[in-house]
Amino acid sequence: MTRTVWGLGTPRTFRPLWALAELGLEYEHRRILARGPGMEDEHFRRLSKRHKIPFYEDDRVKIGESAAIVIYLADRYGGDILPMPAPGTAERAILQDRSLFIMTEIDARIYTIRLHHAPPQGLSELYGAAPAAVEAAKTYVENSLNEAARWLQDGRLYVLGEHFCTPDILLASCLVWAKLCGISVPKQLVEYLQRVASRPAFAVAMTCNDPSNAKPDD
Ligand SMILES: N[C@@H](CCC(=O)N[C@@H](CS)C(=O)NCC(=O)O)C(=O)O
Repeated sequence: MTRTVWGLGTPRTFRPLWALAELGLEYEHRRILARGPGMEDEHFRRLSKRHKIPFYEDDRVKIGESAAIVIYLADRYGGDILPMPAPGTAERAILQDRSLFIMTEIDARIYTIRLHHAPPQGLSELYGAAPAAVEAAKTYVENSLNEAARWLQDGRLYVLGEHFCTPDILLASCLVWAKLCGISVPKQLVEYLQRVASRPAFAVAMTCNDPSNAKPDD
């Protein structure tokens, strides 16, 4: 069975690459950059009507949301490595609560900064400069990070407890991104990020996601 991941060089493309590295699954990596020539590839355009990376394809699915890809991979292959609580359990409800919070209250708000910040951090030349929106989004993300820090207040190692799970991939990728955007990250989350980033699969995925390691496909 062939698995293919499209996308390179963004916090969102990092997520499926990290999940695949944790699970030790083989895949073909189509190294296309956001807004790069690879996005115009005919096959990719047919697959992704949203015209966004990442995109993932296997024998069952063709899906694009980074969190959905990570959760699908864990549901299908997670086992003891990325364990998934069963639907309908309190544990699954909490996993979804944390995941959706990270994606809507942290990830999407950091993207507001990305869209409206001046270059080189941002894309204001494409989406319009909006300094007030950038500042408001920074404050918003900082408040959301305080909420994420509260999840760890009981001394747990990971978002859901003592085991690394899918929300850790989502949160840690946001923390890396937040730091790049100059957002202040609470001490508890800085320590958490150090712990999670010491996982071998984190380093593997960072290398695979880094456009400077190999020429992008186009
Ligand atoms: N919510 C989506 C966001 C995907 C997304 O916006 N990807 C950006 C790169 S980070 C992209 O493909 N941008 C190309 C464009 O908008 O033209 C996810 O988490 O996968």
